[in-house]
Amino acid sequence: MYTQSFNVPDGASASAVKAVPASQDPADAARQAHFDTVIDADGKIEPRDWMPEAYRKTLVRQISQHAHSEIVGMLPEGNWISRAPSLKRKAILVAKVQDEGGHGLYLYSAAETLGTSRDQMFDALHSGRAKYSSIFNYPTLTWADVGVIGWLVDGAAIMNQIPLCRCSYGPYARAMIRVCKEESFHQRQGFEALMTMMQGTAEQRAMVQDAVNRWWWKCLAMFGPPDADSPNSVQGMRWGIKRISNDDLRQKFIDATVPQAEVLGVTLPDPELRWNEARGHHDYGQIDWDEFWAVVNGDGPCNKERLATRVKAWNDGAWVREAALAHARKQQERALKEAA
Ligand code: FAQ
Repeated sequence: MYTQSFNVPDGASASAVKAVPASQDPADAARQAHFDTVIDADGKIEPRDWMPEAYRKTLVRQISQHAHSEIVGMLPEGNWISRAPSLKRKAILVAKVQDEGGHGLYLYSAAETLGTSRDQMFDALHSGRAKYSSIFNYPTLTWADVGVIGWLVDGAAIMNQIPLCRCSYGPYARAMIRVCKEESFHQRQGFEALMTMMQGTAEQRAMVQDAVNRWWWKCLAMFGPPDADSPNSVQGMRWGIKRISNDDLRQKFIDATVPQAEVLGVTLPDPELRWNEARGHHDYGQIDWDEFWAVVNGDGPCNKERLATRVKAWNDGAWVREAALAHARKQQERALKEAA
């Protein structure tokens, strides 16, 4: 349903913004020139390579936000593990939620290669300074929400993440390859769960439609603000971190999802949604950006609950971290004694 191919074409303007501004520090000129050459040739920057501080900072910002999104993203669906309607659905959901935790771990590891510690990243999350995806601040009210998260939220995540497999920073790009493969399973299981419900009772069909109505617009906002209001896009694209703009990805997602909704038999809640022959794309209505920014700035329906749950999990896990450290110390002492 979603391509696993990584050769998604860049937007027409992408190559035009490849040039990287020269460093202000003359001592860095040669290293900057080498960095620019690698970026312009679509090569990879690795942790040992010199990189401009702004490039490092941008990557830590994006990768850590992404990691936080994965682990906070475990919570809305985790809420349904104990109430899954069958053993099969429960096993699938447990696997999916564990995958999201794994994605968080690959991403924290990738960010650590840039010199920021995991403790620093967790501190930013727990103190409310760090961002994570707006989408995880909404409640999962019924079982259909779990299917819709797989179909639409994971679907949107794949659309955004496939181009990241070609990101210029090696560890991030490599992490994304495995993440995308797993997200593809997540998307398919969501669609299949919804399809089963749509073939069930009128009540089940209504439950699916209600969940689609509640999640559709929030999923469109996931791609970030319109290009004109996206302060990080131009530089991110120059550096080969971002390959396709927020608006272009949003459009690709809508175009891919409309036929899937038809197969499923649900209506997407947008009276302005229609095929535009001249553009070769679907037109769509206005996204509520005031709501988006309120949620991003901490004022969504579940922001406080999500953060409190993460902080509690961190505090409750203190004894595990202490035990692991004590065990590592003992092993080290034993190894030193044996070597003496
Ligand atoms: N929510 O200038 P831009 C998933 C912020 S993973 C909150 O356009 P950029 C898997 C943005 O950070 C979902 N904040 O920024 C899963 C920036 O703030 P800053 C997460 C948002 O970086 C499925 C400001 O607005 N995916 O779903 C959002 O160029 C199911 C201005 O924006 C990733 O993180 C938002 N939706 O583009 C898990 C992918 N959008 O930092 C469990 C990697 C924007 O300047 C269950 N990230 N902001 O203070 C990216 O591709 C990019 O960072 C974007 C934003 C596209 C998210």
